[in-house]
Amino acid sequence: MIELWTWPTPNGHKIHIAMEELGLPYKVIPINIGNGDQFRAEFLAITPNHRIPAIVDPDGPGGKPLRLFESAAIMIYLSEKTGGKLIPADPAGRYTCLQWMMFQMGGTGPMFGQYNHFANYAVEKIPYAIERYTNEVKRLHRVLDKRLSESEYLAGPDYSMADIINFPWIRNPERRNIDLSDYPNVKRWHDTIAARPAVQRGVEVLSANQRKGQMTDAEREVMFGKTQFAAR
Ligand SMILES: N[C@@H](CCC(=O)N[C@@H](CS)C(=O)NCC(=O)O)C(=O)O
Repeated sequence: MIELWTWPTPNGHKIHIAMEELGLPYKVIPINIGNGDQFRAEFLAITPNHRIPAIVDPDGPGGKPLRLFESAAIMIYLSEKTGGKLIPADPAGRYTCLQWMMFQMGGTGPMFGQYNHFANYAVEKIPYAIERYTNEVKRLHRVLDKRLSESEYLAGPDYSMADIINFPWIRNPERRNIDLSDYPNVKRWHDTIAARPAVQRGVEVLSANQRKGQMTDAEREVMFGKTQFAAR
């Protein structure tokens, strides 16, 4: 069975949802990124980047174990393992799907992450940084809204990995001070996806562990202090 090393964050939820949609059995191994589990030797052996999600498939290509990190790579692998599910088969559809997956990996993920850092986590409030990432969060919502004004789903007429990878970063818009009614096509898309039973199961994975309230000083040290940046 595939081991999924994960935590209930947007990047973790991408893979929880993909597993549920594909109907693949998986074993959850919690990596509490607030208390430093990501720096444990067994996790570093899977990903030197010490970020969730990561998988170990004991039955990888050629029947050999495969370790994989970076959520988009994991999702492409899971699609191919299940005969190409959730990535269009026609070449143009496939590249369009990969394009919107890359857009997530290079756009909404890191940019929304920086917004979160400067607006919500940083002790020192830097107006320039907050304004820059606020503008970028809004711009990326506009890009998605434009695409979804011309297409039912991101890759085309069918739901795909492109939707699954972007969805966890669009849900809970209040965390980014976003009102989805300002982006009606994104809202329509979000509401359709949120209603899918596999998505509802996916976002429940480890949800009891979600942090409630402010980050503690100990968590802050792990995420943004010496522990995070120690050479390994
Ligand atoms: N590009 C990576 C990003 C993964 C990522 O940033 N994961 C975060 C949680 S959402 C993490 O593990 N953070 C741990 C840390 O910052 O120490 C992916 O898509 O898999």
